[in-house]
Amino acid sequence: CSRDAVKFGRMSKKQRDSLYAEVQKHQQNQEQGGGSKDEAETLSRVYTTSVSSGLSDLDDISMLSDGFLFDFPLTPEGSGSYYNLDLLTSAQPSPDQSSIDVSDPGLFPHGSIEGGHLASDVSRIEIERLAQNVVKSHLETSQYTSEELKRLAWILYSQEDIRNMQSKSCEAMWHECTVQISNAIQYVVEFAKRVDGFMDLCQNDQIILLKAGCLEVLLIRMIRAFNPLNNTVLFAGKYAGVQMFKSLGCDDLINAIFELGRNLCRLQLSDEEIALFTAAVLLSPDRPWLSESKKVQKLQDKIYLALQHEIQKKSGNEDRLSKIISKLPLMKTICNLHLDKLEFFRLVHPEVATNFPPLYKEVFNSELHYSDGRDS
Ligand code: HC3
Repeated sequence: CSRDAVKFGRMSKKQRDSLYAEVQKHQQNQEQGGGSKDEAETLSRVYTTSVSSGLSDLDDISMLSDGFLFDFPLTPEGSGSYYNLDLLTSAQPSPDQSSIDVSDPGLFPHGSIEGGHLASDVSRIEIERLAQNVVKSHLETSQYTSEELKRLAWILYSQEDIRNMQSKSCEAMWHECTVQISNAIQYVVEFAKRVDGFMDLCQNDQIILLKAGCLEVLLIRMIRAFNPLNNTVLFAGKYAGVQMFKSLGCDDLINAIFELGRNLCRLQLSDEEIALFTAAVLLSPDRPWLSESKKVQKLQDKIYLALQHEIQKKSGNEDRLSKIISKLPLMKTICNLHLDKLEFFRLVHPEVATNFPPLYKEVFNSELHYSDGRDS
């Protein structure tokens, strides 16, 4: 399938043309001096919190749960400055540092990172520093610490809770889910902002990557909050099984999400692997409309290298990276199913959908459907 394979199944020609025009306008703006006021007022509005390091930032995130993701630039300084220089900590390798052998076939079991995209001077130290940065960013923005999750693991909803939840209207349950997802998205945004290289991308690309990768990242993050032993997931403070989500009227979607949860849990990913895998998914160069996909590709290549390095360090299991990557098509299918459900819900209950949390709307109000590799 082509790397840019995208379906615009639900877009009229008029909508598509206007989107093309919009993107072209943004690209022109960028070429003429790295971003204009106009740019800052449209796609480039990104919800922000303090990005100085430290767990205290997370208090800000939870307090701002009703904010817009795309209402402010990604940088705390405002639209005048698009990049947070504090975050630009990627290592500058010295010439004598040993290089990772990018031609080693064991390093690239998956086709998407083959093909010599990597600069030949990627040094081991650079990859190790990137891995450290990504893992730290993940741990700092995980929403729940491992200790919290351990404590909560067996706190289940009672039969009465489940009955109450099942008797909720479809609209109320959708609303509740979008609030929960919205909260979780804020942590993903903060994660992205802390990953070295992300803030160096132009602001349009940052937003495109966040919008396109958010649910996939959440689905991977879900494994930390998923208990495969009783098939439950953390939802609003307690663990819930599929029956909890009955009133949504999306059994196929919920079953697919839980199946993915079980599936991913079988891999027993470490926090390091989760961190690097989510960063790689976020930095996917094949997202439509990216203006600097080469730059994104280079970043993703380095992150996959770091992931492969991590795997070799810990388990040495040769096909582990391919096994991890092989979950992507199912995740894309789930993302598309989610968009289908949302589109249908919006048609039937437009007034409820208008009142979804702004952050949820910003991320998911899009007509783009991504190829899962089977339909192109
Ligand atoms: C249960 C949940 C999916 C998992 C979400 C997780 C556990 C993901 C990891 C984050 O760090 C924390 C988190 C927060 C919210 C959790 C979601 C809330 C609702 C969603 C269900 C599967 C229902 C989805 C329904 C839909 C897609 C129609 O809105």
